[in-house]
Amino acid sequence: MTPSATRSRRARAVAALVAAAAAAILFGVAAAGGEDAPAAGTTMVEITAHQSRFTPASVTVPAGATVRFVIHNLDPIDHEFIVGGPEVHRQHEVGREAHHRGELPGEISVPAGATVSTTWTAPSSPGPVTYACHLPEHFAYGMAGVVHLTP
Ligand SMILES: [Cu+2]
Repeated sequence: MTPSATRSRRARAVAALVAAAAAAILFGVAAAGGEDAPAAGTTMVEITAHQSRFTPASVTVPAGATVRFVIHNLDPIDHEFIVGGPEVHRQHEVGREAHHRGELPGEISVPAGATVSTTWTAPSSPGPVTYACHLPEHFAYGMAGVVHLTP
């Protein structure tokens, strides 16, 4: 291969990378726009994960509300945010689901240093609802909080 052919191939590879990066930025901006503009009627809740604890440790939302949780992980380790009733937490505490990419409402992995969000519908009837991190030992350590429902 001639030197100029090598250069040309490299230039195309670089161009492809630049295009991919631009697409990622565009997608990121679109996603960020979604964060800033929740649908009308959505209750926003911000949660911070720090030193393997959630702050606040309890939140109050209207029963039946659509709730968008925005979770900031200030720790240098990964966490996850799982919200639901006792059965949801039982499953996750014994389960081996290492990653939650947003397939299910109210279940999301929170990588170290990242901010993620998940939208979930609060139950319309009273009952215990909590959020927790079920990575090994985190729940036992106390990485959990309570969702209070108002009528
Ligand atoms: Cu955790």
